[in-house]
Amino acid sequence: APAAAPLIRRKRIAPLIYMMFCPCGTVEHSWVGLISCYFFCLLPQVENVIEQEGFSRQKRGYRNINDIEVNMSDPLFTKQWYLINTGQADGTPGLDLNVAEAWQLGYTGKGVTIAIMDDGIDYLHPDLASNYNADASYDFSSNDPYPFPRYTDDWFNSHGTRCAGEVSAAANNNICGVGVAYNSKVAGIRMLDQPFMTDIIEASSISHMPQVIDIYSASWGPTDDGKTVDGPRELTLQAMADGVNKGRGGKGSIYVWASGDGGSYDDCNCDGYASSMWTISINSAINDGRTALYDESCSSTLASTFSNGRKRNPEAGVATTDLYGNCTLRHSGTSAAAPEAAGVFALALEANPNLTWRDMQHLSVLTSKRNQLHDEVHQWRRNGVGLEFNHLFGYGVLDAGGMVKMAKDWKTVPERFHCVAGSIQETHKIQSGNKLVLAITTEACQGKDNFVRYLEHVQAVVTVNASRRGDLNINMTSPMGTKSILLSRRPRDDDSKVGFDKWPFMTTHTWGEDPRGTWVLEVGFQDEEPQRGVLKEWTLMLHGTQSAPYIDQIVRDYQSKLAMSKKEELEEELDEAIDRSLKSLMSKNN
Ligand SMILES: [Ca+2]
Ligand SMILES: [Ca+2]
Ligand SMILES: [Ca+2]
Repeated sequence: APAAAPLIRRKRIAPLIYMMFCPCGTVEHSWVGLISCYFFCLLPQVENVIEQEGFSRQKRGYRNINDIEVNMSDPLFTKQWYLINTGQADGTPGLDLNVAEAWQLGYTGKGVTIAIMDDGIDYLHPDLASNYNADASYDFSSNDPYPFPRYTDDWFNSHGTRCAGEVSAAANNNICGVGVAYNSKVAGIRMLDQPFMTDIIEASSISHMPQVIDIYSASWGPTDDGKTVDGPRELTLQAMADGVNKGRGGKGSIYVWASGDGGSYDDCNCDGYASSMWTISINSAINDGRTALYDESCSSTLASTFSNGRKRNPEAGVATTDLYGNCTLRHSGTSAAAPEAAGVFALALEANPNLTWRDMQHLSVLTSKRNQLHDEVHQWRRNGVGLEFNHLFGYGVLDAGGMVKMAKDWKTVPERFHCVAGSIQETHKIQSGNKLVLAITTEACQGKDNFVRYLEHVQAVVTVNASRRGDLNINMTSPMGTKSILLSRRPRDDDSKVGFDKWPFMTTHTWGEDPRGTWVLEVGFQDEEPQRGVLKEWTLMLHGTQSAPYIDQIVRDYQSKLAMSKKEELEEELDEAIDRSLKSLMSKNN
């Protein structure tokens, strides 16, 4: 096996050609240098000085919890800590979706339709009926236009109704609580309530009325038993691809996915729906910022919302609508987290209906907040372009206020390109205590039409077999030094035959990075008994843009991730432009 090549950190050009000329002398070539030269040398000299008086200014965007004034007549509104957290149910004040700011700016989901793909919706519920979009609804479990939940004594089929209330429950009507996007329309797609799932039911649901439905929310996937590796089949994959390419008049259907409830025994990168590039996979935090016991971690999760509290506080659950006109305080799981995200995305779509499915992911990366989220297992880290991420929470908790403000001015990101950066297809042995290290050095298709310079998603397509699949660990490190955990130990997975067959592990953690350089894959065992395995393929696929996605965006908050990323892009573009002109000068002189 080739040893790991040294990591190349590709940032700035060499210091020798790093100075530039300015009328007052040579200054360091950088964005700061250029601005200093402009202000101190090129602008007219100072002629007189006036003393100025001080006055007060308030920082915008800073939200004092005591200043929030949202009055709703709905009896459960004050229990909905995930909307406005004032410390109810032993929670941490301020740890919420910041919907109040979006509402105060006038965004409530008007004109946006969200489909709940689940076990049906009680569309006669008085808190849902006025926002129910019957024309966009369908029942694929029993093939009729009425996705009403099937009755059982234990109210087992209450899931979809609870999810629908989180998104679209009406406001100020004295009933239950308030949806995140309380003026949005909700459609019911009943598709979970039949003895077996089929590819055609999934595909039909995901592609139902893609010109009417804007956002699809799914809180389901392969069994969370910690030993399943499964994903969308042929028709569903095609339906998803069609959705992002053709849905919403070509801007793309928005698929929101719950990252899974398998807890530390499972890894959501083994769930092909959650780990798909076309879905926005959402994890959950509890009301004091910690991880929920059922949270699964993986590198494909983009962001988080909220589920219940860990304490046995009966009011710490997610308050929402329930079957047969009832309300509940007890909705929970990452199932509860995905619809909250769908609601936030509906607010963003009202602010800017031109957002594409990729714009929504960029906005999620840029506006999600670390806030007070705390993962005891995985540290928060910064990637190669300074974006802070966590292996369980993704880029943090969604911030509805931040998202609508950025969405309003947002310019659609540049065209997306796909580059196969390299592929290793020889057979390599893996043994306990002796991990396999492989390297791919790539120019990211530079010089070709499909050059990828600014990363969005990265996929590592891997074929590997092991004497115990659950003991396998796979990590991948980018040229800028960001390590993604592609697969962690799953103690219940004792497969020794199937392994992973061309499985596309996905990471969002290298978002915005320059992919040129050396990528390193490490495959090993975290085991109790010695294991062995064989890796047969690692293919590295890069997805992203050629031109800088943030360079033309309007910055209103100079402390924001957008401001930081745009500054970085400007510096890099300047470096590269000067590099190019120096090279052409030198070639002319030779
Ligand atoms: Ca029906
Ligand atoms: Ca209500
Ligand atoms: Ca799972």
